[in-house]
Amino acid sequence: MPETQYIIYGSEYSPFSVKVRSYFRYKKIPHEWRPRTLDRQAEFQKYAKLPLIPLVLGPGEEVFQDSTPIIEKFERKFPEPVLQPSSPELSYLSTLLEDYADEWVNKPMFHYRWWRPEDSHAVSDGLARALMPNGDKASMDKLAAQLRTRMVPRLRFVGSSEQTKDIIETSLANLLKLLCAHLRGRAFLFGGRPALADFGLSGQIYCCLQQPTTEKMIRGQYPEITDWIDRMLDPQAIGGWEEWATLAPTLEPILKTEVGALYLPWSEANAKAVLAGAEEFSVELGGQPFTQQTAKYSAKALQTLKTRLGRMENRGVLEEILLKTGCLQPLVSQTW
Ligand SMILES: N[C@@H](CCC(=O)N[C@@H](CS)C(=O)NCC(=O)O)C(=O)O
Repeated sequence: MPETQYIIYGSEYSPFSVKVRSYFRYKKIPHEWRPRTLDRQAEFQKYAKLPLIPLVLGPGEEVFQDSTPIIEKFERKFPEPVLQPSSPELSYLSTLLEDYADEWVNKPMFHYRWWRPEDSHAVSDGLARALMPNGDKASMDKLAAQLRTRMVPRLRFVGSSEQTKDIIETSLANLLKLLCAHLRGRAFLFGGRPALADFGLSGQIYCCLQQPTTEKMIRGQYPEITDWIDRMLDPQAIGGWEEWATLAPTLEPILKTEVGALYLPWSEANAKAVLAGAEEFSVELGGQPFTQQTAKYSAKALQTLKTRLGRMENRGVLEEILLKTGCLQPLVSQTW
C-alpha cells in the first residue's frame, strides 16, 4: 500500500460514502475503498468516533468522519481540480444544493428504502450480502430480517410517516423530472465539470437505484439521470463552468420547487425547534403538515449557510436569485 494511501470505510448502500468515494476518485486521492463488513466491525469501531460511515482513515491513523467536513478538509490538501464554480453566486448555490441533497433528498431515499415490502426486502437482502459477503443463505436471510426489524421503525427519524408520505414521494418525483430536464445536453449540474452539489445529489440518487420502486422510476423515464450517475461514479471534467444565464432556465425550477418550497422551510422550522429545545416539530409544506423529530445536524447546516451568505460581499445578484426562487427568507431570517 502506498505510504500516503487513505482508507474509506463505506458501503454501496451508504449515499454519503458513495459521495466521498466519488470525490476521492475525482481528486485522484490515493485510497482504498474498504466495505464495512461484519467481520471488519472491530477494526471499524477501533477508529470510529461516530457509529457512521463514511470513515476515512489517514496514513497516520487520523480519522475523518462526516462527508461535508471530510470534503472541506481534503479540499485544503487537494485543491485541484477545483470543486466549486468560480462565480461566488454559483459556488453558493452548489453548497445549498449539497445541503438539500444531504438533509432533504436523503428522506425520499430512505423512505423508499424501507416503506414498501418489495423495496425493504430487496435492500435488506443486498445489505446483508454486503455485510456478509461470504455468508451462507440462511445467515444472510436472518441478517436481512434483523435489518428490516431495525430499520423500518427508523423511518420516523427522517420524518417518513403516513402523514408525510405524499410530500416525500412527490418531492422525489418532482426532483427527478426537473433534474432530468436540467441534465439534458449537460454533463454536470453546473456545466462540464462536477461541483460539490453533484457529489451530494448523485450519492442519494445512486442509492435510489438499489430500490425497485425508485429504480423503475429512474431507469424507465430518466436516462439522462442514469448517465449522470454513471459519470459521477468516476467523474472527469470535460469542460468548463456555465454561467447562471444558461443554467437558470432549468436550475431555477429545482431551487424553487424543491429547495425554496420544501427544504428551506422545513430546515428553518427544524432549526427553530432545536433552539427551543423541542423534540418534535411540525411545519406546513405546500399546505400539508409535516411532523418529525428535530434534527440537530440539519440546524447546524442551515446556520452555516446563513453565516456564509451574511459574510458575502456584493451578494446582490445571489440575493436576487434566492428571492426569485423563494430561498432568501430562511437564509437571512434573524428572528431566532
Ligand atoms: N452526516 C453524515 C451522515 C452519515 C450517515 O448517515 N451514515 C449512515 C449511512 S449513509 C450510517 O452510517 N448509518 C449507520 C450505519 O450504517 O450503521 C455524513 O455526511 O457523512
